[in-house]
Amino acid sequence: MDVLLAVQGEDATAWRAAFASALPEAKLHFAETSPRAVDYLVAWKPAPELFQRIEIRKAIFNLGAGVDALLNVSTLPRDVPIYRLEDAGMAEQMAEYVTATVLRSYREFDVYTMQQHYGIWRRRNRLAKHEFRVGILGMGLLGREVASALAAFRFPLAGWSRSPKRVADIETYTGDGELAAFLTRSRVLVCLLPSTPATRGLLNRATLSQLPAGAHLVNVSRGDLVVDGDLLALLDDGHLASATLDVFGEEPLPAGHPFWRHPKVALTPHVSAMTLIDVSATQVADKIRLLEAGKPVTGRVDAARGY
Ligand code: NDP
Ligand code: OXD
Repeated sequence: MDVLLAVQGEDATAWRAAFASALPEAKLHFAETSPRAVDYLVAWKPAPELFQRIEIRKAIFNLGAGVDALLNVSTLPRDVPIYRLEDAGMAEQMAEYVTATVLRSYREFDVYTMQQHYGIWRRRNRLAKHEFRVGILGMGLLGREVASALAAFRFPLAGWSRSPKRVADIETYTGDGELAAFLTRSRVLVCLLPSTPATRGLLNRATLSQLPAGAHLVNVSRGDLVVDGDLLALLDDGHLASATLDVFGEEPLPAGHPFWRHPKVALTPHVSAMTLIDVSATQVADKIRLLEAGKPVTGRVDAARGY
């Protein structure tokens, strides 16, 4: 079986070693030396010209949970099945990041850091926990793991998704018709939605204004879900208390972007959940073996839906 591995950057060597070890039965190729046709492509953000040069016979594996970049490649063959990474060690990392952020906001660590800076000894009244309601946009693999981590602290939780869900101890909201009710109750809004034609620009002035005054936004999925100017306006006029952002419309975030220095923005460089090379290579290798054996495989992307 011929497998083309297309990854660039500093981790390319580690990916090659991981696949050589996880899938020893495959003939592994790299973009520079690939034959004109391969059975499988395993890739992260492949160059568009790759699809003009090389035919993919059986399936494409995306080395990430989000497939927005891949689906936006104009030369992508539309008749080849695409599979994404499912969790692969990212859900636990996402749960750590979001839990730390929610606790930082709830326990007002930023305010106490400021007080320390000015030498102020002042105890602040804490909001009752039942008023600190957390809403999670996206109840997929990552959203559900985040919800179960936050449940341990007994924050009132709600989740929003496209299809109806039943999850113990979580209020669930479905589709555009229930978005307003979900936003109105959410003191913290955690975004774990994929970037699709239906979600891009979803977090704008109209939707973010429906959060209660003093709400916090945590965006850990994709930057293009947020309209930056609208978010900045709502932080500046005091409606939103803070934004914790791990993802941006343009990455790296350009020097001089107002998020860099905004006092109510905490940002990280797309690290909330990193792709773990060995775990991911093992997951993809296992799926390739299932496909070769004619067995069902999970994680297939619905290109029309966009995730
Ligand atoms: P899933 O596909 O498992 O979950 C997506 C969730 O979003 C589902 O609950 C889905 O609803 C919901 N959804 C999608 N479109 C809509 C819509 N239009 N309206 C309402 N709900 C919608 O994805 P994952 O949980 O694995 O990952 C989520 C995203 O996180 C990825 O797409 C990626 O962009 C991002 N990510 C970011 C990382 C980082 O480091 N910052 C790392 C990994 C992922 P339904 O359940 O009904 O299908
Ligand atoms: C992903 C990511 O989608 O790393 O996996 O953002």
